[in-house]
Amino acid sequence: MILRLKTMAVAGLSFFVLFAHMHMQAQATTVEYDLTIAQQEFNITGKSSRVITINGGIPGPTLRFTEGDLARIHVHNKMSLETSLHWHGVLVPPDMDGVPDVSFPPIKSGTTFTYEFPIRQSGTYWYHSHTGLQEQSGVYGSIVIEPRQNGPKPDRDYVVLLSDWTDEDPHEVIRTLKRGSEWYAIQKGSGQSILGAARLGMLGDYFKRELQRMSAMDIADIAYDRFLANGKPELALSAEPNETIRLRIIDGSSTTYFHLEFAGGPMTIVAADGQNVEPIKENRFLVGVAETYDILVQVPAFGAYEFRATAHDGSGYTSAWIGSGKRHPAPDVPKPNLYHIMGDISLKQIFSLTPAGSMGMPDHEIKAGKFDQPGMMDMGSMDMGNMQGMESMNNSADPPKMEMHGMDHTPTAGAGDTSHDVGMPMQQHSFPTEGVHHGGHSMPIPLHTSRIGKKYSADFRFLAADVSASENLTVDGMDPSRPWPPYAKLRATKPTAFPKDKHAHEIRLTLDGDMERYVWFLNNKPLSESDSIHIRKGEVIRFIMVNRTMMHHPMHLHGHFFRLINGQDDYAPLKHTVDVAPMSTTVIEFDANEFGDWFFHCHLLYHMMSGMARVVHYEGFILAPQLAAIRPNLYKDSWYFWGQAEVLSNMTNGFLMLSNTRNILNAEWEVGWQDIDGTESEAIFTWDRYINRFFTIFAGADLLGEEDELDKTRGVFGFYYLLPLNLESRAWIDTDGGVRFNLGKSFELTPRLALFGGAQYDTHDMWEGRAGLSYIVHKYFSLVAQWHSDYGFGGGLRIRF
Ligand SMILES: [Cu+2]
Repeated sequence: MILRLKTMAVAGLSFFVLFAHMHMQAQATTVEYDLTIAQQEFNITGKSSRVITINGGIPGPTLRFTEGDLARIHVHNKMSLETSLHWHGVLVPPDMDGVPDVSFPPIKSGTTFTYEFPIRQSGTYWYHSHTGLQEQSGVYGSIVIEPRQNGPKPDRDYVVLLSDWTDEDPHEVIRTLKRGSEWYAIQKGSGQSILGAARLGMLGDYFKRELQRMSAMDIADIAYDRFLANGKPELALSAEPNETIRLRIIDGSSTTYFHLEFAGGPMTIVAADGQNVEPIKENRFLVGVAETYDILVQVPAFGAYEFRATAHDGSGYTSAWIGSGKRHPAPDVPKPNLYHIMGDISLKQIFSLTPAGSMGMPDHEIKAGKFDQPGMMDMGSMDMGNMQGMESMNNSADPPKMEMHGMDHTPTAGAGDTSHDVGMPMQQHSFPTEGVHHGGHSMPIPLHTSRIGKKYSADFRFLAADVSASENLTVDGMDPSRPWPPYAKLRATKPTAFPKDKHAHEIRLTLDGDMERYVWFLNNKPLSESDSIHIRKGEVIRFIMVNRTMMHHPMHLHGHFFRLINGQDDYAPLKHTVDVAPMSTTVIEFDANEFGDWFFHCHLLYHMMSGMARVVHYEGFILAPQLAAIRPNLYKDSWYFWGQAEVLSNMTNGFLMLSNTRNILNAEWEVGWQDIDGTESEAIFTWDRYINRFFTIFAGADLLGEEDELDKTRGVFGFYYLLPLNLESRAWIDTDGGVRFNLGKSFELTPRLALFGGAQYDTHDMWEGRAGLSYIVHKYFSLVAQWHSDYGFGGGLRIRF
């Protein structure tokens, strides 16, 4: 009896083991997280500001999974606003992707949404809010997915989530960008001026740029208060000498690219965007917004070695000190020389009617498939060893087989050097820094100040905020000390090529923008004016992206990995986000095998919010009715309001503007009282329609007054046109048969001090003119002294609001 019971027990146990085994294979482990999103006061810079946290912190917690798990994530919205979370780079069903109005309805105030999806991959990823500007306010965190079969493990494994921080309300940030303010450039020391250019001997470049009607170039748009690693300006990670440390680097910034470097020797890149690549060694490389890299480093000896992420625009950095003891800082990255303009200019560029004709490739050449390098970047004399991502790609040839010119994998001394071993002494780890002035890092700036972006705003010295104020300057992307992403070297560990016989559907996308009005386009249209990009399941889709702007755009495709065509043929790396460098062409291709609607956009938050986005739609995919009902919300075009008033001793003038992407409601006034009998006033109300960066048309009314009386009202119709040298012109005809022509120009003598002048010819009143000097004191006001042909000399304040 006892024996039988025992046998039964054993049988029962083995049955249970068998069952459990089958059960585990059929049913994945469910890994659950609760994430609570809330608004609160939070202190990052030393003063408290209103932020958005996940589970009380910035960043949110690291979500850890193993490939094959089932993720179940409950997102509780404790805010009065809508929210969302998107799992960046994670392959999920379309309704779990977390883009409001594209994949699901936003998570309403006070509600919980549960995401559930199988984990189909491994690697380093991240998550963030896809609602409005919430990402800038702190709604982001990291994701680490272990592979099902573990390979050799490093001794230590750390997430380093990089981000950018401003205490300013992000809505005020975007309004500041929309109004075309110079203030952020002044705050971070990237202002450009005639005297600054002269100091560097680059007046030729300065006026060449003006002649081409380009605005002063900048690498980044916003002046940040801090750059953060895991939410802190400075991070300490423990490590012992000669241990192998895996750093999972995530660029979770809203707009900041970073140069990465390690004081203890080269970094070995082993994965990009979560996908393993053949290991490569880099001393310094650029990570784009929303990209991730896994790197291996070793601390060579006892001491704390700095892993430093320097903002691409040079305005600050964040550090992770690895190890403990004596500090070994990483070398400073030379500042970018923004005066350098690329390529030669032609008369055609100067007198072209559309921006496309003056920047990058003209439309007809792109249509003819004749894009890329010639005439765009003058690199004939440049050392190409480090020009990854800028290789000539002759795409007019048989498309899948791209011809690569100018590619040279020879390591050069410096950032591209692959010949050193991890653990080399740090003296060898210095960069050639042939700057415009002098090389080396001879300017010892205290660490705590050089980390902070806004250090120039309180500096009123003559050229304080000018690019030329930096002692150590090199041209971005053209010098090994300021490399671009290491794309040309990224090689997948397994072939990624598609079957050669598979039809490839090519889609051309131009990346365009207007820095002054801060509107950003794909194929010359913002999201609000766009149709979806239609693709078919089973096709290979090839995006040919032509960047016609002077900025980098990190383009992100949701729901897919794409091959980055980088010269590695069948071993092209798989990525979810790719940097499209200024004035260059980048080609990606992907297998259309994730049926659904997916967002595709620039991951610079304010570019995405200003129109640089599309929906990629699989033909035949039908939206859930509740989602179809709210989809139009995606295409809403926001309005922004700003104005300026000059209050002077002899007169007052100013304007109010209410603007969306293409429409501007404009009110202008000018009232003068000096040197005349009584008071003269004029008010102009127009509705402007923006056609392109050069050309805007308008219709409205011109109201003229004498004393308190309204003297005359005329209808006006005309246009604004930007002339070479960035001369602003306006011409109108009025309903009394009159014609008016205006010209205006501002010369930036220093970043703060401008000489401005304007002339007006009107067939009713003949000539009028004014000239003066303005000095920017603060974001919201300048000092002005000016002469007006009717009202004489005067002085006072210019107030921006
Ligand atoms: Cu962009």
